[in-house]
Amino acid sequence: MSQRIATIATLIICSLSQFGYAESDYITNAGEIVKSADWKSMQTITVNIDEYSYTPETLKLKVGQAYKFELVNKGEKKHYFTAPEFYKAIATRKVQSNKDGEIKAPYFTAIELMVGGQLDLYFVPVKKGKYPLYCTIKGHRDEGMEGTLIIQ
Ligand SMILES: [Cu+2]
Repeated sequence: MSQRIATIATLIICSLSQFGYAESDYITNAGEIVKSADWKSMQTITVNIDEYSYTPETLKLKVGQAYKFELVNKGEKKHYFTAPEFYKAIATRKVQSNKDGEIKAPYFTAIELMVGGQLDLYFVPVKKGKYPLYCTIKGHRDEGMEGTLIIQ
């Protein structure tokens, strides 16, 4: 009897740990999507970041289109471009700093921008949906530092 309980407990623990494993939430074939996208027809969108806003506040994007977001901190404080659900819905090519270099990663969760900083995010939208964008620095979101990223 106790062995049976132990087996059931093991099964529960195994399935819980599978739920906790979030890797599969991300676009797993991002590399292929990025490679096959038409980067010659890439659209560039500048997002100005300030106290306490993103301009434009709402961005509409198309599945399969290649984009570059120029994330520019025009403010006097550092800010975040945090959008965990959005980053899971896109195939990321890279994040580039024109002065310093570029980072190639399968996905990001948040991008921090120093005062006067600019980072360029190259990506292809994959999953349709409406995703929240916000700044995670204490108090900034309460001041209205939010936006919406729409993939259609
Ligand atoms: Cu902020």
